[in-house]
Amino acid sequence: MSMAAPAEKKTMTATNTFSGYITRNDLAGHCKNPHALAWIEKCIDLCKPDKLFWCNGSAAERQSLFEQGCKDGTFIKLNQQKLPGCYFHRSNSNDVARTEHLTFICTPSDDLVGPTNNWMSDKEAYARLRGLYDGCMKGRTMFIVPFVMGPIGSPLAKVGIELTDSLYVTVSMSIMTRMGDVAWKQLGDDDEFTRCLHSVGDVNPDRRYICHFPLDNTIWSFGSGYGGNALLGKKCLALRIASYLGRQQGWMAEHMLLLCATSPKGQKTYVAAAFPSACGKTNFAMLIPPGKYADQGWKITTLGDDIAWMWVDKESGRLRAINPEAGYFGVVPGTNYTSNPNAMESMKKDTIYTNVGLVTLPDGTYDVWWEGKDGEVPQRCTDWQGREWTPQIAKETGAKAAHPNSRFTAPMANNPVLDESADDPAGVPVSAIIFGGRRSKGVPLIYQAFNWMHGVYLGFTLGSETTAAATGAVGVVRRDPMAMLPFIGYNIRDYLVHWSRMRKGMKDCPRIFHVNWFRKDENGKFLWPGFGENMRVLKWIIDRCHGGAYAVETPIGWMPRPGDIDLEGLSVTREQFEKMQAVTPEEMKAEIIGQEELFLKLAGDLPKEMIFQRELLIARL
Ligand code: GTP
Ligand code: SPV
Ligand code: MN
Repeated sequence: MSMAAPAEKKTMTATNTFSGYITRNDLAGHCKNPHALAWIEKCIDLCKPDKLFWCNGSAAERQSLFEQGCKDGTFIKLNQQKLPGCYFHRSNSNDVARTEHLTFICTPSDDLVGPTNNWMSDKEAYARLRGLYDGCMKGRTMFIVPFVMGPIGSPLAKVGIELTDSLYVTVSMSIMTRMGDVAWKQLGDDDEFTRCLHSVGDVNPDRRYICHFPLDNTIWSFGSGYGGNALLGKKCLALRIASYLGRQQGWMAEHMLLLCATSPKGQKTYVAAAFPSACGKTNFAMLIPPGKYADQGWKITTLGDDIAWMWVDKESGRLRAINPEAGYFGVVPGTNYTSNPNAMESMKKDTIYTNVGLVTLPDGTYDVWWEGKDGEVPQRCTDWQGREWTPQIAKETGAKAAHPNSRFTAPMANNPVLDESADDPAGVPVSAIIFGGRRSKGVPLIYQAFNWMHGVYLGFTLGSETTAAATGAVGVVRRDPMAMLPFIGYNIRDYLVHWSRMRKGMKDCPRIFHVNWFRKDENGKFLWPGFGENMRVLKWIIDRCHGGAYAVETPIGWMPRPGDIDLEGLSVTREQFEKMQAVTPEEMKAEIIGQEELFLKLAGDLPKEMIFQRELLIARL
């Protein structure tokens, strides 16, 4: 016995030795970049944390953070046989989606942010938030989280450092970004990094601010621990700040998935698609070609499911793209082995489940459940707010076990169809850009823009019914230019001019398309089966890019004839397909009038090309 004891002790220390806790005196020893060091010191003086945690991005570190999170209540460990490396997290019930009305672009003058953003003077924002940050980390730990957005070594890759008092955010950043020591290597002695300061504060919506200072390459987020509000590498850096930097530096940051379609002959076509939040990007990016297409040898592989950074390659004159992220923060409800098997596979291990239902298994361990999951509906579970949920309660009250915007956070390496170029610093050449919204009425399944400028107009006027991804009413049509309305970090006028100008450097520009998977019949049923069957539409798009498919000219753009989209093996008849594609003059009129508000909002700021495109459309009708 006395022999065994030391051995046991040794194992214990071997698994528990990891500690990222450092003292303030250690800081200079760890942080070799003088600009970062000075900034971190300043933030410590302001927030006054009790402890400091220096993240190196190792697997041992992530494991130790999960273990700590299980002790302090941040995480609940899920059944490790069923879901190895998976944890459950519940956010505050007032903090389950992005809060666009509390999101600000902070600059000296409001002209810089334009009519689509909330503006706060930078001076005022700094002052107001400084008051909130003052001492906000007393009794807490400040995690120092360095990260890279983009494949390491990519000319477009950007470094950020997030200082946060949230363990959940820290672990999430280690999944969603290339986090840890790699960031210091990428940064070197440079001063060019995004300064991201984050505190959950007291998670009070009255003291919640998501502030961006594009002129200072700085993000200050206070009072929220959720997704796009708190994982500052994602929407805040990779879209709002990056879109601003992209305009300065001649590239684009877009709310787009990125996929590769490989034909049976081995021809690769890279496609980028912008759909608003919760409108199908993750699903489309992981699409599995249905029976016949798979049999023929079609393959879809994923580069990214939410964000694309794109630039024009000087040599080839082609638009190239990278995905700045390293993980997926995907919508859970409705995800199953029929709708998205690759997402199901991606969240089988090393995944955080946020705000889903929690099921207690007979052995006392935990599993997760959500509306639309495969298999049996559990007899009871705990819902996303921690309340009891049963099918009977659901029937009586309509209560959902999982919040409609509950999410999985999974490393992209888990995706069985991850594209081989997902880590390539040189990115991939984009052949098609697709815009799509959630429209139950009046918008066809698929059509193609006449040219780049017309495509920019289609993107600009994109309409979509609002979803649970942001707080506020759900199901209202709003204009969401390029699916970027909540994410353009500067004046939309300049953003549209930037889109127009990007064309100039391109020798061979991507073709632009518009899709709508969400058109409904009189009974509120989706007309198009969607998901994997979207392959049929994608096939036409790919053929159009390579000059291999027919289309007819219509007032709104190029359209496939009923025979041009393969319907074989679908329950969709030719007549139904025609119905999906048809736009009556009344519907067209309603759509143009529906765009009026956007045009009015931008009046005086609108690039003339957009006005011309609108006039041309009206003339064609
Ligand atoms: P964000 O992560 O918020 O940016 O969302 P996303 O654009 O990645 O959306 P996602 O793929 O997660 O899909 C959101 C919702 O749309 C899910 O509930 C899906 O079930 C549904 N959806 C996705 N694709 C289709 C489709 O082709 N047809 C229909 N009817 N629904 C779809
Ligand atoms: C979206 O809302 O578009 C998302 C989720 O992708 S979040 O990270 O919260 O922005
Ligand atoms: Mn998104």
